[in-house]
Amino acid sequence: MPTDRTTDAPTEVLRSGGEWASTVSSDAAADALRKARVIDVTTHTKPDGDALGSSLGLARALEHAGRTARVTVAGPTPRWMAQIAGKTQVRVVGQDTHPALDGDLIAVVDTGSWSQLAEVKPALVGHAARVLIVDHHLHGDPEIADRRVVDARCASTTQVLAPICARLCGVESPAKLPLDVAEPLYLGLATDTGWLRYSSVTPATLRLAADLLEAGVDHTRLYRMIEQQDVPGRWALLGRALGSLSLHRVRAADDAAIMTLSLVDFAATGAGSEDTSGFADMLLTVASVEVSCVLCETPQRPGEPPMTKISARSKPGPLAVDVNSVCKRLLGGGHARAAGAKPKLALADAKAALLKALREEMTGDRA
Ligand SMILES: [Mn+2]
Repeated sequence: MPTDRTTDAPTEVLRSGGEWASTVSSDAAADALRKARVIDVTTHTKPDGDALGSSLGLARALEHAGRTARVTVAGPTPRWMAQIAGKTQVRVVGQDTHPALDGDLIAVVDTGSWSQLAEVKPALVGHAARVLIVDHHLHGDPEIADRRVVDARCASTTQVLAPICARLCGVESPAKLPLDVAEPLYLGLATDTGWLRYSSVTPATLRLAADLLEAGVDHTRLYRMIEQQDVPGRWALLGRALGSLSLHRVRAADDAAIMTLSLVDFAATGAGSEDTSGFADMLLTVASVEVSCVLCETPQRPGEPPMTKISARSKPGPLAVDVNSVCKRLLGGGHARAAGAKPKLALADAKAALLKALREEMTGDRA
């Protein structure tokens, strides 16, 4: 039975994609982790299922290998985090706080962008030799880490991590991983693929999912824990978001959908920014819609410009809109089918800038 089921392609091949690529194999990364005694594990601000799944899976695999792992994340964190973290300690720091990361090695998972690492940046700058990045995004800042395992063909960072965790745990296949490692790895795989629905799903993704189920992961329990925990305010917020829905013609009638949420909407419904997750995906069920975006007003800090948070999603296919490219025009980024940006613009101005970026991207019109 093949054991090289995931991503351990030769470094030369991965490098050909440009600067944001692997500099070490996953075996070499696992060996570097094993050589360290104390390892700090951290991820992007406002961690999602893949960020937390990657952090917890790696930390637990390191513990199984007899190492000391410390997980640090910058909040806010999802409501279900305590349930999935269990006995594994997670240090949660607030925005604008700068924790020390003084382990022998610092593992940064599910991002490689300074823009997503504001809180831990002071602990990382100047320490590239001590930092290892494991990521599946298309872009990052290579100077953060000398050692990188990057594979954008992976549907989640946990997919990139699976062979590393297997090596740390001394097993030949993810199917043999201890359950406390397999479960967070599955969490990342499931949440980053919309429970294995998105176009990022490949045969390797499904083989890994099967392996992790074989390791004992309870899919139903995880689904309920993550996806069936809404507070009523989320649905009130969705009502307001739908009330703001506008459909635009970019290349064809009603091919771009935009919803906006103001601070008033959040206050009136008692919902938080984390409650908007999935809103953009929902509009992709409309036949004409190729790209769907949700814009949220964010609390303005004294002396700083207003800021709007944009989440963009697009359908795969011949007309696919590259939302990574759209969001890069607004100084954000992400994946081709799912990306985001935080322009320093008020809500209405951000919507206008987004429409301009969509027109430029989808029609090639730079006017
Ligand atoms: Mn991810």
